[in-house]
Amino acid sequence: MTDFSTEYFTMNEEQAMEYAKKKLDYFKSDAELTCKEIGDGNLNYVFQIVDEKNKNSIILKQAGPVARISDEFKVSPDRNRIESDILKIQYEYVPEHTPKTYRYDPVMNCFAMEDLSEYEIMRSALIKHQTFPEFADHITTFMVKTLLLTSDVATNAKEKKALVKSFINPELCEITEDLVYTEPFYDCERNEVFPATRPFIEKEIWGDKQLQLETAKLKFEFMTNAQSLIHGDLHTGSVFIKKDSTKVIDPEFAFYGPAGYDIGNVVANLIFAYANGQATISDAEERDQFQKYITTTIRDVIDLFKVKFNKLWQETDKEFVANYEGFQNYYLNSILKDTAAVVGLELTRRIIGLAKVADITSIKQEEARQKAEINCLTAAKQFILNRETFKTGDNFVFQIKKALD
Ligand code: SR1
Ligand code: MG
Repeated sequence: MTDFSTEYFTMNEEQAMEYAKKKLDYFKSDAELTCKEIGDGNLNYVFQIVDEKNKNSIILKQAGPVARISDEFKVSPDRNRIESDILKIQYEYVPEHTPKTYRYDPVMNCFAMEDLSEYEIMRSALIKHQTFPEFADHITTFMVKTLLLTSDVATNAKEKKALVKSFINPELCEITEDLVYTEPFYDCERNEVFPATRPFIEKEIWGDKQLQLETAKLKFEFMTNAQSLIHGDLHTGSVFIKKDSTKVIDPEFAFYGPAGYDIGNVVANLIFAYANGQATISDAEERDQFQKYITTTIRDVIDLFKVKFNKLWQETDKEFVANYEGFQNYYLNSILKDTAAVVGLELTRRIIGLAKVADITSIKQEEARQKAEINCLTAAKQFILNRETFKTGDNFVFQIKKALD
């Protein structure tokens, strides 16, 4: 009999099943349980527990004491509390795009949530060149509500400060500060550079002093601008999708940071899908169709975000000075500027840094991968250096086509 109430340890499949029986008031007494560890992320353990008899299932997510990707990253299991808390807030604002959670356990650092196994991870689906026409609509609803309603514009100032405190997430933020904002922009030992792309990186990224300066400014903004309760890692691997439904998962990097961080991550990861399509779809018509889907989606993510943001702004009871003429425009433009910068940062770090994306690494042919990487880095520089000029979906798409086509 395992004791789950006194001391934390990381569970194996057997123990996760026993935990589900004892601690989760979820399965019937005659349940016949099976369990599989299905986590493929960089950090946590994800157990899928199925009652084969009554055809019922649940997910148990446990935080380990170190990251799975490398034990160099010591990350407090308290991130599990942060993840479970933000999922509850997101569920309150956008239940249609957030998984339902059931129980958070501060001893075992785990929580249970609805099993979404009829969905697919969006990155895997995009690598198979599947398309999801409703994604832009769904993700903009998710982002506008979670980002605007958690900001000082819409939250009482004292309540917001208490929330900022409870979502202080120093270790996970440090990972982002290092892996996104610092290491990719110099010849850091921890980077993993594809050899064929190295000469380009040495000259155009590590050799560009202006680019480095801009990333320093952006890093300090990321560390100090407690604008909204952001997801903090909103790439296509954090999205569960099927044709008519989208659910956002894995917000363990959540904290109060710049709203544009989430939007920029979505757009950059769609650009990786574009680069993958370009490198791997041999049939010209099929390739054009997929590329068109991606550019339309990127355009819609930006333009629908703006439309929905402006609508919600009008409907929301706001902080007094936020009503001054011109403030709404100023605020939205600053989010778009941050979005463009983060597009550039995410494109760069996934190519140069430690944490790669399969859209790029699955490109088998050396020359095609080198081309995809150089094209993404070329776009990335423009997004960072000229971030103030990206104000519409068309502005983003124009730059993508210029660098990638
Ligand atoms: C050590 S964690 C590496 C990366 O995986 C996560 O998904 C985040 O993107 C992080 O930067
Ligand atoms: Mg994740």
